[in-house]
Amino acid sequence: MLGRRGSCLLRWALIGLSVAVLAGCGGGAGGRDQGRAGEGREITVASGDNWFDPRELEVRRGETVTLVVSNDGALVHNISIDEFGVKRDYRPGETVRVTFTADRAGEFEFYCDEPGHREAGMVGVLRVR
Ligand SMILES: [Cu+2]
Repeated sequence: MLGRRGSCLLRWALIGLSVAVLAGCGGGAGGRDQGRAGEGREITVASGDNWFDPRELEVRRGETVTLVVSNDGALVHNISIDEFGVKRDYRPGETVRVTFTADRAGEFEFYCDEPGHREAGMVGVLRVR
């Protein structure tokens, strides 16, 4: 009786230990720092109904860029840059991070793809020098 309980406790202890090890690997500070470094330069963009601020962004060709986009409006918005595969919806009060590599030079539009928002002013230009 006591022996059975003892081995049961040992088994739970082992399961707890392996969970702790797995959690340690997945959420380790080293892994997070690496992820952050891979996001390159951060550019903060505010938005609302229906605007982006700033409306002009400039980066260097080859640069990895993370746009940190907040929504100060009451509507769902979106940030899209067709040429770099960026397309992300975000809710009121939400801040999203979108990362891409600006691998070609030129001027590209960033815009909100919610119906009518681009036409209403949710559009800007990304310059890649
Ligand atoms: Cu919008």
